[in-house]
Amino acid sequence: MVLVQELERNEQSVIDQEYFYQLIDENKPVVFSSFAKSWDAIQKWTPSYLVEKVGDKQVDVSMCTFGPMSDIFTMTFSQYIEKATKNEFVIDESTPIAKRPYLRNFGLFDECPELKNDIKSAEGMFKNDIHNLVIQGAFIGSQGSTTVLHKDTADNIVSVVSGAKFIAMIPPKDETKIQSCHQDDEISVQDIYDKKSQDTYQSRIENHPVFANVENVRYTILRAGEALYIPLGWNHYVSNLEFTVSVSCWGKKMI
Ligand SMILES: O=C(O)CCC(=O)C(=O)O
Repeated sequence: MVLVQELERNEQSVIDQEYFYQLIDENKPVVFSSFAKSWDAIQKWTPSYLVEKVGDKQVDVSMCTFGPMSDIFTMTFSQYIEKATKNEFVIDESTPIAKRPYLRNFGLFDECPELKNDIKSAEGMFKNDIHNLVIQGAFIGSQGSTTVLHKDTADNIVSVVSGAKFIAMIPPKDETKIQSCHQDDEISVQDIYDKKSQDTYQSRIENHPVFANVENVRYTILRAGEALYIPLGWNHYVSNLEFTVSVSCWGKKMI
């Protein structure tokens, strides 16, 4: 039976570099629960502030679905934010989770470089000698927007600015035991978050067919001001429990 555990948390507001290097060496995920609490972005990045900064630029919605390029469609940033905050995208039971409109890996700082002043980027956390390419992207999604189970080709620090994410992770050693995952393999937990169900996140994971043969799963609810270190090679599934804005920062090893 799968062992489901909450991810370990580190409460310190400043993450010691040597400690982080050790996590990288151990390939160990940890939630840094105060990492982004002092970011100005936490107070400033309301939907209307982001619209004021990025405005009516055309943006590609639903990048990185791990599906066909035809999943991508274009709309203005302001239209996207309006629909996402009001939960107005037409999604029903038949909409595969990967196809729910989601602004993934969005070049927020390319669109508006001054927004970088509102965060203390995770860029400086990475090891220059190992991570010689560091890139950042924003994820802005409505309640229910989801990124299907996948692994990155880099170490990653995901920081939540507003909202909350359910994240489930599988260690590299269990990767081959994942039951074939489909684009519509949802781990439904919204009702638990909304306190409309007595079930637990743990039981939903235990009973989900994708994890039937997996030995270990870690999970967390990542809230505003918190960050998660997702080590290279860990498969992860991410679902937004509210309208959520986050910044992912990848430290990649280029040969
Ligand atoms: O926030 C998300 O939806 C996905 C984040 C992710 O998968 C990543 O940063 O690699």
